[in-house]
Amino acid sequence: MEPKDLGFDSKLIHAGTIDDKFGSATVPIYQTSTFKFKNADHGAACFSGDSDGYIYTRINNPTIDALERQMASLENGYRAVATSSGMGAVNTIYMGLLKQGDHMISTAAVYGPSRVVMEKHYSKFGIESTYLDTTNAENIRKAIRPNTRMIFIETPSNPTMDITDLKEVVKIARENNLITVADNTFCSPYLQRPLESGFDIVFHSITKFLNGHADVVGGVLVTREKELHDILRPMMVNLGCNMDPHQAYLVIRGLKTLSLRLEKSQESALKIAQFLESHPKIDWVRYPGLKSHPQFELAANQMSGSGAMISFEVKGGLKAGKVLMDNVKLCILAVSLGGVETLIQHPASMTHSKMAKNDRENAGITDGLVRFSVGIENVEDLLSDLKQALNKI
Ligand code: LCS
Repeated sequence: MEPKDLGFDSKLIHAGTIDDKFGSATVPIYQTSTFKFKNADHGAACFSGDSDGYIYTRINNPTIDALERQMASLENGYRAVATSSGMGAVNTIYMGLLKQGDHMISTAAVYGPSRVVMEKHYSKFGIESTYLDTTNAENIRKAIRPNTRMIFIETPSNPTMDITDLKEVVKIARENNLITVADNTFCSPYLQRPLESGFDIVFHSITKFLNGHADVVGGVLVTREKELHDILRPMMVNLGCNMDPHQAYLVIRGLKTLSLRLEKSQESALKIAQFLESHPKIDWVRYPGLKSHPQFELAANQMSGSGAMISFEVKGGLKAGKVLMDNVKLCILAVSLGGVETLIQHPASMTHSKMAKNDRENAGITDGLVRFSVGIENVEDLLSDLKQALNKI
């Protein structure tokens, strides 16, 4: 059976295998920096593209290839490019597709560094950007300028959990001949596949749900068409933000249980979100699976589950939030997300601290917002942990 004919869970197990001469059932780690050519003509043919032989691990490597084939298959795209980190994917996209004088429109509450690198560094090269609330498509329409080239969205957004309508963005982009990019880190292709809605590029911090075990930093981007792949692949190679074979092996291993992990985490996340929403010490909760979420219906339509990320604020703001974070015993106080262990963190002083305070506030990242990434522990234990920590406030 071809990978494209397989169901999602089968693709997780079989879409990235390698037929090696020993019949290895799992993908072997080709831990080598370089590959032996059969002769000089073969070496030249590998470089010219007349042979698909391997050359050098920054350019290509069988273990990394296996992961890329699997990711392209899971996102239903043309091909994937694995990167050293999620930010490696972000920079490959910015550097590969924007030039001096171009303008980009993006979600205000994107992952902090995706915005900071654009506003602080790409601006030096004459690239303009507008960050706005992309949950309202009219805002995007109004921000389009003659030099706009790209719409770069994150949905759900980190950490505000805002949901942007993928199909609406594609419609606007097609009317205006713009490239569309979606950060799909919070969902993974298990819950949402933006390329199927017509997006041109989807990317991930692989560090999160895809790897799932908090032991790898990595990224990946997948394009819908060959044309963009042919620009982005050499850009990644020239930037030197390639993945490493051992890193790729760990991600392939982690991916096998993506559906199982996410099912368990999101089942617990709903219970935790409901518990928090009804707790007298909690001010507000933002979780796409709660009816109180402003885009509850949109989330239910475009995502096949509500995911494992929750944002909330304790009554008493940051001061009270700190007491909670300092008193959890099972949940780990740490940045990152999407692993099997439950993590809690404070975006305004941690992941989004490099954003200007004003930009943070406009993006809805309040000083009291606490972000929670639900793992696969027993939900009763997580609830007891939260209860005892909330009692300390
Ligand atoms: N996109 C999103 C939505 C992210 O959450 C992150 C990392 C990135 C891109 C960048 O990926 P990286 O280079 O770290 O692999 N998010 C983090 C977070 O929320 N806490 O620590 C890292």
